[in-house]
Amino acid sequence: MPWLPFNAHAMQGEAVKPDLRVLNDRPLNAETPAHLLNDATTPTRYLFVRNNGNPPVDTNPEEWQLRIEGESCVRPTTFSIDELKERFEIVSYDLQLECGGNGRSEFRPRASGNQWTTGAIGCPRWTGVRVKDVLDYCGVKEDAQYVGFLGADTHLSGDPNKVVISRGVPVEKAREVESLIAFELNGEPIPLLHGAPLRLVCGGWPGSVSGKWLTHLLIRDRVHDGPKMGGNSYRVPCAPVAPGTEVPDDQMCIIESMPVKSLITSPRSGMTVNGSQLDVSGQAWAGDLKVTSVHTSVDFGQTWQAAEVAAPRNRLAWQQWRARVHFPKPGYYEIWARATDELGRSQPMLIPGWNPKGYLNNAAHRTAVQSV
Ligand SMILES: Nc1nc2c(c(=O)[nH]1)N[C@H]1C(S)=C(S)[C@@H](COP(=O)(O)O)O[C@H]1N2
Ligand SMILES: [Mo]
Repeated sequence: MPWLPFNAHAMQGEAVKPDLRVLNDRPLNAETPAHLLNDATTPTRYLFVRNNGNPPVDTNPEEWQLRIEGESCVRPTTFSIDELKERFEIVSYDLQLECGGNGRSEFRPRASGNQWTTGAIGCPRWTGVRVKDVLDYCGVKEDAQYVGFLGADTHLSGDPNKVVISRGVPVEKAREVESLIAFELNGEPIPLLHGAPLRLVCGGWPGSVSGKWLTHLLIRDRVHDGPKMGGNSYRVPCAPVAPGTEVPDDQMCIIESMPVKSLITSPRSGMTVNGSQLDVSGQAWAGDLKVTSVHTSVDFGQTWQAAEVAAPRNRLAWQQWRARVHFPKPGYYEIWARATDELGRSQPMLIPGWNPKGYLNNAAHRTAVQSV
C-alpha cells in the first residue's frame, strides 16, 4: 500500500484489512484467521493489527526524524529517514511478530484486554537499517542496559502529554543483527497501521517491543521504565501461580522470548474431506529459538506422526511444516499440531501458566474436518 498523506484509512480497518476479524475498532485491533496465514512470508493485508492508541496524523517520511538519546548514549543524534538510508547498510529479514496476548481469550479466570484467539501473529518481510549500526554510530556507554522506544501515536484519552506505550529490549537483543529500524514492509513503505514511516522490529519477542511510528530510541542505563514496562503489562509471575492469584509487583518478570508455537493453516477448520488422506500444512515458530520438529495427531493425541519442517528463511522467521494425515474410516476428526523447540520444549495441549493479563498461551492448535 502506498504512503498516504492523511490517516484516512486508519479508522477504516474493514476497508484496509477486509479479511481480518476486528476485535476493537477504536483503536483498531484485528486478528488473522489461521487459514490466511499459509504464506511463507505474510502479505501485508493478512498481518494482524494491534494499536494501543491513535496512529499519528502526520507521517510524512520526508519530514520524519528519529532521535537517539538517553543516559547511556555518547553522541545523541537526530536522523532523517534519508540519512539513515545513506549512512547505514540496508537489510531485509522475514521476522515473526506475535502479540504477547495472542491466545488470551482462552484463559480462565478471564484476562482483560483484546480477546485474541490464534491470529495475532505474522511473519512478513521487513527492510531497514540495523539498530546495532545506529547504536554504534551514536556510541553506547558501558553502563547501557536497555534500548527503549518512543512513538508518535496519541493517547486515547486525548491528553497530548500521555505516552501510549514505551517499551524496549535489553541492549544485547537490540544489537542482534536482525533487530531493525524498518521503513519497508514487504517491499513497500510501511503503511500507517503498521507504524509508518519508521518502526522498530525485534523478532521473536512480544510484538509490543517493536515500536511503531518510531521517533526516539533511548539508550538507558537501567531497565527501561516507560509506560507498559511495569505492573501486569507484558509481565508474568516469575514463579507459577494458581489461576486468579493476585501477584505482588516485585514478583512479576518481563516477558522476553516468546514460547514455541504452531498453527495449522491448511485445511481450514470445518472442511469436508473426500477420501482417507489429507495434506496438512502450517507454520511453527519458537521466539529466539528454532523449531526442531512438528508432530500431528488425528486421534486426539493417542498417536503422533512427525511432519516435515522447513528451515527458517533467516533467524527469527517462522518455519513452514507439512504432513500427510490418514483417516482410518469416514467420520469426524480433529487435526492437532504440536511443535518442539531446540531445547526440547513442546507446546502444551491445554492452557499453560495462568497470568493476570493472559500472555504466552502457546497451547496446541486444533482444526476439525469431516472425512467422507
Ligand atoms: N507506538 C506503538 N508501537 C506499538 C504498539 C502501539 O500501540 N504503539 N503496539 C505494539 C503491540 S502490543 C504489538 S503486538 C505490535 C503490533 O504490530 P502490528 O500492528 O504492525 O501488527 O506493535 C507494537 N508497537
Ligand atoms: Mo501486543
